[in-house]
Amino acid sequence: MAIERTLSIIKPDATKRNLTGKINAKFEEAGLRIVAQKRIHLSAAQAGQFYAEHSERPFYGELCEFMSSEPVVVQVLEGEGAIAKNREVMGATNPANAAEGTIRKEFALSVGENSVHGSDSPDSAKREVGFFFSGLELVG
Ligand code: DAT
Ligand code: MG
Repeated sequence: MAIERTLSIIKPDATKRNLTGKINAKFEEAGLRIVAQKRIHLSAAQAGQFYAEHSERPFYGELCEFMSSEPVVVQVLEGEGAIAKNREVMGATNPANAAEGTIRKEFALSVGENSVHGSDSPDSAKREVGFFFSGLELVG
């Protein structure tokens, strides 16, 4: 499997509870390298643009409000099969369905406040990394 890069977000429920270090440890233990990282506070409009694919879903308004409620940590994770590996480390969207040891099992509060985002395909990883990071911020 090839070395990939994927976009990760540590969401407001987790930054608020000071869980950034514990979540980053999970990535590193799984062999994912944090190659770029910054803390930002999204506007609701920026969150809406990022999550545009969900604009027709009933939870879209709530999602944009939540993602802009507190700062987030956006990061690029790199490693062998990083896109799928990160999805594994994150666990299922609904923490009630997440496997033992996953980030969402250990830290998520609900299906909405579920601590982390991760790109779900090579195309979304490319778009999402480009949404938050410029070429200058990504070390070769
Ligand atoms: P994931 O974040 O696992 O890729 P997704 O892309 O289907 O999940 O949804 C994006 C986010 O939207 C998800 O992390 C939390 C929120 N969300 C999804 N389904 C929801 C629901 N049924 N109720 C409330 N929020 C939901
Ligand atoms: Mg998704």
